[in-house]
Amino acid sequence: ATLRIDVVTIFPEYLRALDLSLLGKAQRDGLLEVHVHDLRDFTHDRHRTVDDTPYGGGAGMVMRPEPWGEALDHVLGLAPDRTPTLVVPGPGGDRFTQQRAHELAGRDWLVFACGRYEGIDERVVEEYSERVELQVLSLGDYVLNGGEVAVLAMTEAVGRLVPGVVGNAESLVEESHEDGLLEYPVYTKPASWRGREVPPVLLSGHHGRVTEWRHAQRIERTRARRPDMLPHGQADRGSPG
Ligand code: 6GU
Repeated sequence: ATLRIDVVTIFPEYLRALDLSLLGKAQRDGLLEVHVHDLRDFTHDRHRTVDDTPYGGGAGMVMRPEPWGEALDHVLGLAPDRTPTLVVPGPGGDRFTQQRAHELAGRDWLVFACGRYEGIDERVVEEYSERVELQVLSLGDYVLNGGEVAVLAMTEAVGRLVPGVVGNAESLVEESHEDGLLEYPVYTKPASWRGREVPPVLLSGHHGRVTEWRHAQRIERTRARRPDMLPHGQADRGSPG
């Protein structure tokens, strides 16, 4: 149940963050395998060109299909015993959610193709969607300069769901977005800080009351911050009827 991740990018150094902390340990423990490839290694001109002007005109530059074709043909041949899922991060994709993270954590091989500039020539997506499972995925409704930061986010969200990566498996289920409610607020020592007290119920020793209080906090917090996550009609408790 190990997960292999390959990333094709013109900024390999961005992905060094995957060697740190929890995912770095997961790699050293053999639970996760990360391979980063420089798209420019699949060019053949002196300037290692990966982009060109858009047909039809318009702002910015588009990534040329030939380096992507060579890079993806190479990478997709690296693990014949695995089944690739090709992920193309982009603001126009399906939303990357916790559900999608679970789905991807169940695969054995993720290949990320990081676009920059105004995007990758559309024929690359056409070509590879006919050859492997391909998902275009977006983090949310805002614009990043390229897919690298999105790959860091997606890889962390997926990698921590691989069995063994997070030590205490309980901490995986008691989380925001796992069961449709945001998490309850947490406190530690000291019991009084700058005149602010820890809610007394947490010091009461009544486990049942603590559980009840935390559940109420989760509902109230979700109602206040993320009413869109609640079943329709429960979002505005204040209205008449
Ligand atoms: Cl996945 N890529 C880019 N370039 N921008 C984004 C994004 C992805 N998700 C939100 N904005």
